[in-house]
Amino acid sequence: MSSASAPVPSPAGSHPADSDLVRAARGLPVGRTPVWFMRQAGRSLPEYRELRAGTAMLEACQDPDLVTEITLQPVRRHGVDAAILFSDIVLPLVVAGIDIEIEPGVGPVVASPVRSVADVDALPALDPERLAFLETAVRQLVAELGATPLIGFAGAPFTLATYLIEGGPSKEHARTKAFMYAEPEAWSRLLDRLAVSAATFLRAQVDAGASAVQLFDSWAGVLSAADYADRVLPHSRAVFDGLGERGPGGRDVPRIHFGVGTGELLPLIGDAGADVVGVDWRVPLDEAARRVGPTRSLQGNLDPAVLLADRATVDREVRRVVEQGRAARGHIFNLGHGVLPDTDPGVLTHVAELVHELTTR
Ligand code: 1CP
Repeated sequence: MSSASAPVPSPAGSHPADSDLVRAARGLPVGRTPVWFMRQAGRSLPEYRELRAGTAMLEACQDPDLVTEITLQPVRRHGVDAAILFSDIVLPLVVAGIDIEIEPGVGPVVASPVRSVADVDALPALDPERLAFLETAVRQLVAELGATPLIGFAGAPFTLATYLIEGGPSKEHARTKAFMYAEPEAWSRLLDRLAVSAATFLRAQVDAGASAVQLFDSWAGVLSAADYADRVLPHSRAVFDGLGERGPGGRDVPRIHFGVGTGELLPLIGDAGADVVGVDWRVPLDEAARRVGPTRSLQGNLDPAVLLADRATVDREVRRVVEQGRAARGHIFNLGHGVLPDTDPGVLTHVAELVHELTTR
């Protein structure tokens, strides 16, 4: 395995459970503000493009050695405080046998979109026995990462439903919402099933050693607070509940919950069972802290587009996010959404260094 090529830089603390990322997520004092970047793997790195050449995305996600190496690349390069597993939110559906391709430059495309009650009832369930590749990848990663925590993740039921119903990426998610209103019972069954498979996927990662989990409800911001509360939140909560009891002997890892455009939903997103609420760039972190309350930490929220601007702007915006983040119970520095593909990787390294420099206690 090529992961022997360079050591992973080691952060403060000797065990991932005592890392700054986990401590900030729990609202405990930290040595310095932890930082990682959503979509830090597999976007802007030339070493990623080289390694992925000739392998389809969903094939790469099921190859433990490739997953290990791609996950480690940004940790080595940027000195970030966490790794995020190289995978995709549609992978549990693919492993369950649903015909989905990830088309380069487009995203997930579903061969037979879910359009009827019968389509919902015909969806296959995810057999945990088929996740051996994932457990191998996570175990290898935990061994390589030492004190650096690995974040496992899954797609939230609503965001996965948008892909299944629309058949691929979409802006308005109009068919999804129409199905939600027209077929409330089938909608609830669909989201129940997606919650079960997301929980299975997260359990496999935590049981193999992941130190935190993030539930991506990327597109939940298209919903009103009332619809989110009634028709979506209970299913997201079921994913977190599916991790089982907290406390010693349980899967006691911090839970991060993120969506884009969720300013109006921030208090509810926390209510689904998160320790950390991810915030996009639209709401300043001090205001987000007010909306979320003192019992949860925040993650975010530098506008990823800022990284394409000049260095003085980048530095000014990083300082602003760090300052506003001080209002939160705990702060994990991140972008407000994923790294844009055109981002200069050198800027990401600089941001990680600057956050550390500004916040070292
Ligand atoms: O750091 C990382 O890149 C980790 C791996 C990762 C993660 C966390 C990938 C690899 N995908 C994801 C999550 C993901 N996938 C989300 C939630 C995060 C977010 O909002 O950005 C979503 C919505 C998807 C779905 C998806 N998969 C899209 C978006 C399409 C849309 O609706 O706009 C795309 C483009 C993909 C493909 C994909 N996933 C990951 C990579 C590296 C790629 C590109 C595939 C390629 O290189 O061919």
